Amino acid sequence: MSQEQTYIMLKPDAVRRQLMGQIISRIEAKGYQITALKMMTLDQEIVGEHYAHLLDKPFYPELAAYMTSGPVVGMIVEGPEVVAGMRQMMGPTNALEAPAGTIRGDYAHSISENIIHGSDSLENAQIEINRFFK
Ligand code: DAT
Ligand code: MG
Repeated sequence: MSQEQTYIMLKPDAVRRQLMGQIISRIEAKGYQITALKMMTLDQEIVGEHYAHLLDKPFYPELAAYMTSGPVVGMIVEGPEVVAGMRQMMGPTNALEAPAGTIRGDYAHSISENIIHGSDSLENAQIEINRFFK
């Protein structure tokens, strides 16, 4: 099993709803290491880079408004196979369909406000870590 890094971000509703501690506890309990963490408020420009694959979608304006609506918490999380492992812990994009026991399944119920971001590949993890921790 290869040691990996991924980029995890607690979205504005996680911070607003005071769920940071619970979500971070799950990541720690799984045995992953949080090796960097910062709270920041995103601007339109960085959200446009991060969600470049969604810029032409009809829901993009709503997504950008949500992501800039309050502080987020960015983290570098490390562990064996952590990219896929975190995606599994998070559950599917649509929180309405996310099984109980997943972070999205337990704390969210919408596709647009789904509480947490996690990189979808090793390659994107490095790009996102560089983007948010440069
Ligand atoms: P994920 O966050 O699971 O990697 P993604 O990269 O496809 O999913 O989309 C990024 C975010 O955009 C997602 O977390 C929530 C929002 N989003 C995606 N599809 C959507 C849709 N059909 N309607 C509203 N928001 C959507
Ligand atoms: Mg994604």
